[in-house]
Amino acid sequence: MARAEVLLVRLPLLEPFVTSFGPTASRHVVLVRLEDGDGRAGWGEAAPLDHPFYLPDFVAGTFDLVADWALPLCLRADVRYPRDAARTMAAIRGNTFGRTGVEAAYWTLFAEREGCSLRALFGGEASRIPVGESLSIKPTVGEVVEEAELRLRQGYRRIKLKIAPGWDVEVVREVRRGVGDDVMLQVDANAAYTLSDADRLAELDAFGLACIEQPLEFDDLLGHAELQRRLATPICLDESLRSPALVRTALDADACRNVNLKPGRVGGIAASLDIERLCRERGVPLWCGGMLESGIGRAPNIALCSLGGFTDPADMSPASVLYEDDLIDPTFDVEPDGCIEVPSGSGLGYRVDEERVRSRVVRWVELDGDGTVRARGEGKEKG
Ligand code: OSB
Ligand code: MG
Repeated sequence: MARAEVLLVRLPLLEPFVTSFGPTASRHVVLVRLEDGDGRAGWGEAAPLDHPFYLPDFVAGTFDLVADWALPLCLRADVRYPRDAARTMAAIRGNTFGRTGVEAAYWTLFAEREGCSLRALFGGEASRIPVGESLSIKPTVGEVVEEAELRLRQGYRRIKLKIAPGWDVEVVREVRRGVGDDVMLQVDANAAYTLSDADRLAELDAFGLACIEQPLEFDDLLGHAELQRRLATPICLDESLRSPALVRTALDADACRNVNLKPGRVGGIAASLDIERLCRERGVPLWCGGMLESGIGRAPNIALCSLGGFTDPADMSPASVLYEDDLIDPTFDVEPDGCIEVPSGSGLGYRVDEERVRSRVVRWVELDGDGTVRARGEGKEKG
């Protein structure tokens, strides 16, 4: 590698994204840019949230993890192949989002050098992937019903409602009444309940939901298994599934019957490919979740969704729904049939708007090919 950069970049949200853990009003991501000796670039994005209320990972810590540990490990090992990046970083405990951002940069650079798409590299086939929307908690139930109806008119294939104690049965009842029985509907509690709420959660069985996502604490697999015995609706796990081993354990324990896969949460892209195979072999419904990524972060996720094991619509709202603008230009959109096109171009598959990226840089580190720090700084001067 000739050189590498780590950039902490601001992404201005159009409005706060509200879940049971509170509003996410400020959004930053960590970008990794690798450059080889021929001047070709590979981009990756680490997308934990700014705060530690979804999982322990958060943006400022992830910036340091990537700049001080994950990237230097790979550069010092002179990694050539993306899977070797994953193997090298396996020495790092947790910190899955940071490791994934680095791994993604290796995958996109490798694809760029080979002149092939991420889809081809991952062995995917679909040229278009179905998407749903994940709807924020809003001031009134009426506003949620309205937005669900808007997205369905725009073609989205599935609606996911954020729920929390006090914002659950009523909002689900009203949305189901508004959209009708044929729409694929599911809910996401982001770990807001306890086993003592089992009767309340069982009331949701009446609404034909595709799944109830992460009702209990992020580290409580056995609690979810106990709850699943008391619900007809399949439990889907998000926060709890932080490695391929945990996915296998959760399925063996019947702690979930549906899997939300976020590459950044499960430890990377190689880990995602392993989980896709496992779910396909076991016939478990699988879909790609989202972390409000920019287009740079969504790109590998879209390519992954082209694999046959991804059976259900992805959480993949386009930048036009979430942000003032995207870090790729042109960005992608959801087409009238509720699908996003999987790019067939080489590397990332999208053009990174470097000028926009650099105008949003809050903090940066530049590394030599051998992992030594060349320079670091704050603010927009990087560029
Ligand atoms: O729980 O799936 C979640 C966003 C941030 C953190 C957690 C979650 C979400 C979403 C967003 O639901 C979906 C998207 O990225 O479009
Ligand atoms: Mg979730």
